[in-house]
Amino acid sequence: MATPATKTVYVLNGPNLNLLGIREPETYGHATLADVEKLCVEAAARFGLTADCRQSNHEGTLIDYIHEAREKAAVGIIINAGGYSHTSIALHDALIGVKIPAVEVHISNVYTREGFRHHSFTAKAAFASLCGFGIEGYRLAISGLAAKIGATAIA
Ligand code: CA2
Repeated sequence: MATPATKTVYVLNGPNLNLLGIREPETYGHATLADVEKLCVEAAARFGLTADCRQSNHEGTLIDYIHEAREKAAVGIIINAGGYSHTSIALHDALIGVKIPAVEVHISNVYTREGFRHHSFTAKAAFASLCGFGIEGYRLAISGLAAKIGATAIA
């Protein structure tokens, strides 16, 4: 009998998140993007899911990844669009357009920071948002996504 294809979750990180752990540790902590991606791969595997992790500093590339998620029949998207969260109608439209359940993550608590971080276009296209948990937010987001799509933890 053929082995069923693994279900894939796209984990998308936006501009400047490649600098995690290198700059501003007081706001974003000491973990690197590689640490975040490892955490996501492990968190997804717990539910029998595969995390496909991408980072880009370019809005159009992030949109291409969202479209790719649809082409690859991804079961979910975890997105930290960084500063584009607060500005990008195009990312909002891409997320709405692909009709894939999405969770928005912010490492920092955006609501205790500058007012321009209090609005998010990507949040409006996501079924849930998390902020302020540091990089643990990604694990929580994957767990919440798994519950949403009915993926259960492997014993
Ligand atoms: O808290 C988050 O995850 C943010 O999405 C991070 C964005 C910020 O624009 C959002 O308002 C909140 C910024 C990412 C920049 O990441 C850096 C990491 C280390 C050093 C410099 C920037």
